[in-house]
Amino acid sequence: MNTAAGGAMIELHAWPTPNAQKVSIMLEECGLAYTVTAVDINRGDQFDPAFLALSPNNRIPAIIDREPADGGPPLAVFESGAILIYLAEKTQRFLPLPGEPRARKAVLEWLAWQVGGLGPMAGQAHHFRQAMGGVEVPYGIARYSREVRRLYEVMERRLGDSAYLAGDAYSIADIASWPWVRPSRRQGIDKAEFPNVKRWFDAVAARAGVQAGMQLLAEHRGARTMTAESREILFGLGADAPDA
Ligand SMILES: N[C@@H](CCC(=O)N[C@@H](CS)C(=O)NCC(=O)O)C(=O)O
Repeated sequence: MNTAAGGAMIELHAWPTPNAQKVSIMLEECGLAYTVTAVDINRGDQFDPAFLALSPNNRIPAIIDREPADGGPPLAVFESGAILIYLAEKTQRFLPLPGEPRARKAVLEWLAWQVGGLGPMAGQAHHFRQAMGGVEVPYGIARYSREVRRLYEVMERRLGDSAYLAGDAYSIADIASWPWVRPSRRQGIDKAEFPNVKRWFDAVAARAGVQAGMQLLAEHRGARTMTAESREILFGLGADAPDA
């Protein structure tokens, strides 16, 4: 539960993007008390030395656990996949323990599939399909749209065999993938083309934890803050951007 009060166990440093929504959904699903610190990536907050101390790759999300299991000082974790595993192990939710190697490896496989495949490919599809800064690259659009479509076909086959990505149980693999399937239109995908994906998507969307997690920094969501300056910060387009 997102709380404004001090004393929350987890500090989430984020901006309302799919990679951060994975973590806010997980925190809500686990019922952990957390605060949110906005890191405005359009403004360059991710390069602030205080944030880099948490996340050396200058990307959101990052968390600080004020009550780590070893009783030691606060612990920072970066990379959304690592954060999901960390929180799953802390709470013993949504990731089977090592004593269940078959169920656990399935969750880790589909989590790695999301972190190394669906996330980056969908991110590139968003980038090229939006013609960022007026730069239109037809090969980039075709390449990443095709790759995203292939990944949806993989998901469609998988979800034809099982209720959730890693099997019968909802897991961090679903939590990681759902926020990236939500904006499918930006990837050139109509979910109606993938009935098993659609069934899974709707089932996950109905969860209270998912709905609460999607409130992450809602006041900043969809704000069209992309400017020539933020394109330079995020993409290094600089003077090459046609409308910069
Ligand atoms: N592999 C990272 C990717 C995180 C990522 O790409 N975050 C983006 C927002 S979705 C970001 O912080 N961008 C800032 C920048 O590119 O400077 C993860 O899964 O946590």
